[in-house]
Amino acid sequence: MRKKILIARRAPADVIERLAACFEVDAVEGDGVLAPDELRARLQGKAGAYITGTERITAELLDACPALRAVCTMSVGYNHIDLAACTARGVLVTNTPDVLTETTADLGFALLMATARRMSEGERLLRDGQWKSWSWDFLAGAEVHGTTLGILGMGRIGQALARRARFGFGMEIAYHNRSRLPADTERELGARYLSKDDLLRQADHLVLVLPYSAASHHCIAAAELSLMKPTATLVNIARGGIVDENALVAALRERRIAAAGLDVFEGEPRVNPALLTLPNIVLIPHIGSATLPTRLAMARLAADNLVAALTGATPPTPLNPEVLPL
Ligand code: 8YV
Repeated sequence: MRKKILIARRAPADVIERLAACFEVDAVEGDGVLAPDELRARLQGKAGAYITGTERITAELLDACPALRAVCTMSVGYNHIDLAACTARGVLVTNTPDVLTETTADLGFALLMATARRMSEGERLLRDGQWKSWSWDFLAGAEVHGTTLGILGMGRIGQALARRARFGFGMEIAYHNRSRLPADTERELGARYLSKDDLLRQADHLVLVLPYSAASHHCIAAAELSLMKPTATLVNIARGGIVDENALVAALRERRIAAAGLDVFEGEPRVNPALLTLPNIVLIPHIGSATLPTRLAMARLAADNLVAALTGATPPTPLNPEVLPL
């Protein structure tokens, strides 16, 4: 009998075909998100789940879906999955690293540029018919080239950002991470390791690229923002919950930092209404990995993982390989 799987979000046609060639597929259609009770109901009897960053996999859900053996997310982040609970129950979890690194770093740099150079503010003004004349300080923003880029979280995406900044923009690179990079990588990137507080103090532009967890929840809050330069910009391409949005609103309103660019939000797709009232912020709807080639690569990698996991092969990018073989 063919194993049953759930494709929990609309997926590319070739991915559905590939999975349907191997499994009995229940595929969610349309762009809706399954509510937790719908997800639980649709997962009954399913051996595998193809999910995205929006479906939460909790211990309770796993207990309610005992047939589930593999959860394959089309995202590099996996804070929506209780990995320990999966491992304890022998459920394999896979994610999609590497294939989105460069694309997400591109977006991070674009957001940094847009934020520092006040591009959204300029476009709003132009569209509103408010571009009347020139003045010497009209929409004068912050310099990017030659300044210091602070990177909080120096994994694959952080390093890809560092390369763009150093080799493309002649920036100084400073970073803070759970663990220090090997000395030759630091040398190649020209990256200086700093304590988190020193990074906050020294960065002209600070980009957040660290994984979200209980430990990183609100790790940028009022105290951290107060260490930053009043001319600094803050860019978040990681997860919304890393930043205390109310503290950020206050800091931006009082110009304790110059500007912020956010691709991710704590309650997304709901956006804290106070953020919408600020001029000095660029807001984009979680599009870090959103190019067609990259999204296809992510979707195909998630499918490769699921096929391998449920057919006894070795999945390409497992997060808890210790549960193998299933
Ligand atoms: C995903 C992301 O598009 O990979 C991640 O962790 O944040 C994005 O690239 C999003 O999570 C949907 O799966």
